[in-house]
Amino acid sequence: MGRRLGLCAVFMFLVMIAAACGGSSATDPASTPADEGAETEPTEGTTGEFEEMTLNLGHAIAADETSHYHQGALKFKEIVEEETGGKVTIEIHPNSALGGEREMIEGLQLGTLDMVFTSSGPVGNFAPLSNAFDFPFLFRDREHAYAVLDGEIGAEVAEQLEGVGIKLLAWAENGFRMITNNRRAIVNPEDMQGISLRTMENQIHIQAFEDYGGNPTPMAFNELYTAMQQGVVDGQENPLAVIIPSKFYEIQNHLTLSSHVYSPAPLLISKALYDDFPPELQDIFVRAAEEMRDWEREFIADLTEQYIQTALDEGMEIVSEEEFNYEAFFEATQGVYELYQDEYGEIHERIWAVE
Ligand code: EAX
Repeated sequence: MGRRLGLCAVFMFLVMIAAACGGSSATDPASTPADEGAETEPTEGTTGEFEEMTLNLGHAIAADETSHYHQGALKFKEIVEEETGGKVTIEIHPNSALGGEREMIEGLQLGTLDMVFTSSGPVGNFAPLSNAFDFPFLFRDREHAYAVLDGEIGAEVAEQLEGVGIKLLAWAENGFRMITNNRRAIVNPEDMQGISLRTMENQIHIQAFEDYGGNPTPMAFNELYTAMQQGVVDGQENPLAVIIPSKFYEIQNHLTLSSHVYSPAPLLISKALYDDFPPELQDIFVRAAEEMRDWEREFIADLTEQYIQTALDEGMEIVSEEEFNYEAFFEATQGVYELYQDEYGEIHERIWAVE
């Protein structure tokens, strides 16, 4: 891991040098010669009063045809490049190529990365209000989550992020998180006893899995596959849209359809970069992000049955939603709500009041 970290540090240093040499992105457009004669006319309705630029967008998941982040990023790229007549190019970097999610979000603040499509998990380290969304069994269903995220409460978290140099373009979806492990079927909280479970770098998740009796191990996503392969952790928890494209079925044999946390996936951009955009370009980016958000949510819904079938075909033993002891886990979750009552009690009351 030390070697990988060393290489990553070298890459990020080189990226910072490139950014410091000017240009409005980690990839300086001046160093990306436009194709000769590739006249790019902005689509009608835009004055095109912004420079040609290439923006780098990072995410943590494989560049797979069933990967929600990658297909969502491609959809966003398609819309922005069309709406700007090709004057803006989005370069997508999947598979944590630009670092872990927390590292990439830091890159937005440093100006070494332009955009990141991430889980909300690490976001609470930058905007604590975002942690309110990461509590177990908080949202009744996806429609309830959308109503909260796309409404005033989602906007309040976005405002807190702007205060630390991060512009949220839209709340897309990571999905309802499920538990996988190599030790046993997880039906009741007691089944978590002694299981070393990787969690995101998120204090709410760490506390919740301690309350369930597990041994939570926070870790960046890009370290997870190797950690499970080497037995450093017994299991992890993620939405099916992460578990299947990441091929976790190769090294995990138990899957519980727990839906214990709903994970939003914000599309974020460096606020300093966004603030430099003329209003019409800002509008293009927000509209493209919202269109992608709606498309990506449907993309996941349409693939859910296929994800489960793939898990079965690949030999995973599945505890169904009906077999999972929701009541017992919900009861065990009350501790984390009580522990954080002062910080998040009020916003949770508002979230539960949203129809
Ligand atoms: O954003 O770290 C995680 O488990 C996230 O859900 C994953 O990176 C997708």
